[in-house]
Amino acid sequence: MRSETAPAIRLEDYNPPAYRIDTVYLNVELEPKATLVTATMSVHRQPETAEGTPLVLDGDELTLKALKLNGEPLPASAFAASDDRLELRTPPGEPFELTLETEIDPDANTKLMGLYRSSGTYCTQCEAEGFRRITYFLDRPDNLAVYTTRLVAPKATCPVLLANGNPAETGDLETGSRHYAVWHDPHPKPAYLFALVAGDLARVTDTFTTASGRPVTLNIYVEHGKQDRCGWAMDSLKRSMRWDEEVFGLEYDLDVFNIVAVSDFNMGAMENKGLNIFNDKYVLADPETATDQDYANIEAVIAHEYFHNWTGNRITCRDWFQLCLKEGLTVFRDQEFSSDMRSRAVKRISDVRLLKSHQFPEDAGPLAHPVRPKIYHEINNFYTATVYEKGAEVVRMLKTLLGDDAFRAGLDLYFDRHDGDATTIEAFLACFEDATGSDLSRFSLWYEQAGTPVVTVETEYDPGRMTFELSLSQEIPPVPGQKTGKPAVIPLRFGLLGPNGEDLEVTSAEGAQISGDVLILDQARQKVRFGNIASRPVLSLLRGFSAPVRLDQQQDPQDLVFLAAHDRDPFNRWQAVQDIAMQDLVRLTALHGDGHPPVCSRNVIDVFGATLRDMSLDEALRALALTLPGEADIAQEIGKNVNPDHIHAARAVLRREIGRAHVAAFLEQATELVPAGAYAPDAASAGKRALANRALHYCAVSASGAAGIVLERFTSADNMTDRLAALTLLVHDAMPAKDEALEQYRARYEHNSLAMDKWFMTQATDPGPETVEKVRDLMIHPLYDPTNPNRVRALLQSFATGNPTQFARPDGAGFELIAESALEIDKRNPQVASRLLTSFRSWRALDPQRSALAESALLRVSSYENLSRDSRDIVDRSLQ
Ligand code: B3K
Ligand code: ZN
Repeated sequence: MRSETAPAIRLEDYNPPAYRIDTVYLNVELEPKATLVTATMSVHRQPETAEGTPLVLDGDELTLKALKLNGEPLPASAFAASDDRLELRTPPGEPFELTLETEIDPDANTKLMGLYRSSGTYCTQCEAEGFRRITYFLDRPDNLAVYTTRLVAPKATCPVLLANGNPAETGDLETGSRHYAVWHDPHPKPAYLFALVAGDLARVTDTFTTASGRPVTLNIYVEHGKQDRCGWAMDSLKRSMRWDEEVFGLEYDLDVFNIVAVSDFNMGAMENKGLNIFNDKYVLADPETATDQDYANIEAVIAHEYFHNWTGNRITCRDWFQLCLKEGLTVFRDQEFSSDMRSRAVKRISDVRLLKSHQFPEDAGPLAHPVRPKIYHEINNFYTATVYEKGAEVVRMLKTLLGDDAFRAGLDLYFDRHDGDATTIEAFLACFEDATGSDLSRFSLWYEQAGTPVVTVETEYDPGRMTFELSLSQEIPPVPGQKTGKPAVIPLRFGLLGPNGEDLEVTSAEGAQISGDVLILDQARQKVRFGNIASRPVLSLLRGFSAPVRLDQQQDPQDLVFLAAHDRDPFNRWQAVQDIAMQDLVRLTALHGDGHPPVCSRNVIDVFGATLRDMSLDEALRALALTLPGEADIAQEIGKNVNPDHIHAARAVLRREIGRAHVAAFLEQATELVPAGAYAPDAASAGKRALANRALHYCAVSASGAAGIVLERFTSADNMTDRLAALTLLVHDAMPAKDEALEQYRARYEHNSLAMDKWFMTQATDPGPETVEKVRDLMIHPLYDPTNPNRVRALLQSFATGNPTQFARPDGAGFELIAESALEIDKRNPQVASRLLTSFRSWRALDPQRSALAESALLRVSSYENLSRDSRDIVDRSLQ
């Protein structure tokens, strides 16, 4: 017997609520196992609702202790309460006050949704549907209410009491051992933005004065002893606040902004109004324990959550189908922030790499869905790369199509018109239409259609007529359950390079709308002809990755080499190097499959050498360009009948040959490129470390004495970036000092759980032949904690997503490990389990033996009768 699939929720069925809750007064008496919540709410009937219509509130695992209407207890016949629903049979026609008492058990809350405890600290997570685990409510984003929260707890264990909004009152209770704090949030908000925190926490404090002169107190709360790792997060917060004022004219709107870092959290962070709650991974950093990537992530996530204050909180979503309204836009905003703080080109390349490695496979597999889904069974499964990253790309395309000023005018109108609303994608797009007079009806298809469009390009130069013609076509590959895709509006930024590598000036073009350097492809097929072109140009298309599409262009290898050397668009220079490497990796993988000796092409080796020596590119860009496409990227490119072992072997050969060909230059970069002075996390220093470590990666398999150099780097590093890079080489390249280094690392960091996550992750991603067994051993290691989401992700998620050869091992042991673990985790924490199960999403692309094994692992999970709604949804869709 299998559990039932949850009912489908459809966008087309949206109806506004029949009643509205306008204000909420929550009194929360905190006890680890029996917290008493008294919610007093003012409710009114909507004018269009017939009098006598029942009021139905959402609940989840709740027990109702008492219910009053306008202060009077109601007879049992007047309502019906179950763990997931409360119905008031005939509510009054006039506005009324409803008081509900519920008792909840934070300690038993292993789902980490609603109110729970993490290392003794009470905290909440209410997005998407966690508030209904605290009290019965209209737990939907279109009910906006003003909240006042009173928290009561023992002073000794909970000296800190926090909720949304501004502090209103504090005091002691008569007995003296308990105290209370009242918080009032004047901004109406949906229930998913509610938060409270109570515990014994240390505080790091600072101030910020907004552009209009409002003083704001900034606090970061962490476990005692971790205060000295909050400096970077605080600095990032202040820069985010200033940036949003300067770039978008958006100011903060409360007297305090609180951030709390907790160690058990299902995702990265949460933008609760005035009280952001963070996974401590995105707050804590110092050079000894955090890598450059960690610093960059903290900066981005702090900014992202802060930016939600306008895009998400002040203007929220009407329903969960509109999730991309807040997420896509806020990701776009945090990407822009990071680009301004760091190198724009490096940021763009990193973002596109993420999009291609996470979103493209999602869009090409059974879990594909439009940026704005039309149907869901479990909303928590839609916090996806498609909603977030592709959603951000759609906003970026809007900017490209409209131009910077018109885009800003549209956004200004959006903030002006919709402040205080729970709204939709249609309303968002209407602001750009109204501000600019453009018609975005075709463009809106980007929100409706799943699947990554493939843009095919052929070029022809006619020397007689001096014309250069592009034959372009677009097509969305079949997506299950979706009718043939309609042509999208695709902005293609481009350049035509003349013989000296400079861009030619385009003086005549026909066949497409072209504005500046952007060509609009909006038909299924289109021919674009450029005139007055004196010699055959080299086409640089999709500069800056101006649209989330796959480009199918059989580009001549020599043209790619030319672009790699000359393109003035840094993104496409990087892309050209990647394309050259990818062509060879696909060829080498096929040779492995056929048992032929793999011989790398000279082209790749030369281009990598030229890139390494190209001083016109900064170090971070060179480090990125010298990174071979990942094994999962190669698998995607191959597309079907994938054998991860052949891919791994091909990539290893190419790495070794590139290393050997340029060993002296790599050695020089690896050993001499050390930023001067003490560690600093800025982009330039991080770029130097990235290049040095990339060079070391090639030396490790090519230079004599490399093992000694790597070990020396590991032992003498004065920062985590270098230490972890060296440890990864020692482990993944099975160097003799591997075990000794792992042991040293453990001894050094065993009391720092974020640093130990890296220890687990490094071993889980080891491509060696016995990693499945190693992971099983690590699962019984005293430091492994299956209840901590970060630890589970470090060991199991990184194994499943970052170790393709072992996950898809031909004996099925990798699939089995993940299926079995997901089932175990599902009993406690469905969100972590279902996320782990998404790692099967590309199973159909594997070779027949492997895909059969993956399918039977999924079927085993599916046959489990008590599977959560979250995991059931992922498994059902994966098997579709
Ligand atoms: N809005 C939250 C994510 C909530 C996930 C709920 N399952 C974090 C963010 O996107 O900023
Ligand atoms: Zn977000």
